[in-house]
Amino acid sequence: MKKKFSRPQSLKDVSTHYCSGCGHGILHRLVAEVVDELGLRDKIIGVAPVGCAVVAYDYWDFDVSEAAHGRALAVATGIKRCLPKNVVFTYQGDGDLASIGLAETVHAANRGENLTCIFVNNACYGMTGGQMAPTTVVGQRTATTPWGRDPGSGEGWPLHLSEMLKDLNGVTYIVRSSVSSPKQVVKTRQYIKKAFMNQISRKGFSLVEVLSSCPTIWQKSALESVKWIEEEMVKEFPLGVIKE
Ligand SMILES: Cc1ncc(C[n+]2csc(CCOP(=O)(O)OP(=O)(O)O)c2C)c(N)n1
Ligand code: SF4
Repeated sequence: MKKKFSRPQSLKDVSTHYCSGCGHGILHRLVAEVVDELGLRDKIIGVAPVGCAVVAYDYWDFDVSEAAHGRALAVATGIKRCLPKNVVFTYQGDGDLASIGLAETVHAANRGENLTCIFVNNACYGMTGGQMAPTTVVGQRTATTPWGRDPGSGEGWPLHLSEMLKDLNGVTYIVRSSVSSPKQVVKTRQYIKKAFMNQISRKGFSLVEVLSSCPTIWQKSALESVKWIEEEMVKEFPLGVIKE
């Protein structure tokens, strides 16, 4: 019988350290599937974040570099400019991409670097114990907003990074999706594929934002977490194509 479902070649046969129900594992697989499908395994170079996905290089079976917190797009810029024939992508959390590395993100996008960026928005700083992130939604409880994020108390409003970047001339493609249902997972895979293909056609900067679950920090079950994405998070961060 023909085998229809198997582990992507680009994903090592190891268990990950992610909590059960965490979106990082699903996204790692999607990236690996697309790399296999496009035959990029020998020419792709990933840049891993500082955050829960810091050891993504232990899971993907292709070249992956590491960057200091927030600097992935600066490192990726250097790699891509030295090795323009390679396909280079960053994989970054919201703390990494939208807070600590905001300057690197804005300027790489504004320069129109021919890169692909995968932005994992789980509305918190997962790795360091669940502090408020720029993307934490109003009313959301975190370690540093124990009564819920309150813009009136100096905590500010959720930052819409994708919408902020869309008006930059250097930006080719921005989409927001989620991993909260099989349908959304399939869409996310298509978006990642398109973002890689844009780079292959030298179209410039592409970013795929993915609303991703963090059951541990959200103190919810895996099922409650996907429900929370669909019922609450998407109100703040609507899904769909933002720039094409
Ligand atoms: C310059 C710097 N500041 C802070 C830290 C500590 N730090 C490590 S991971 C992390 C949070 C990561 O959150 P996020 O990027 O959203 O990824 P997640 O863990 O949620 O996937 C922080 C603050 C650091 N390593 N370097
Ligand atoms: S803390 Fe959150 S983001 Fe980190 S591995 Fe656990 S569920 Fe995933």
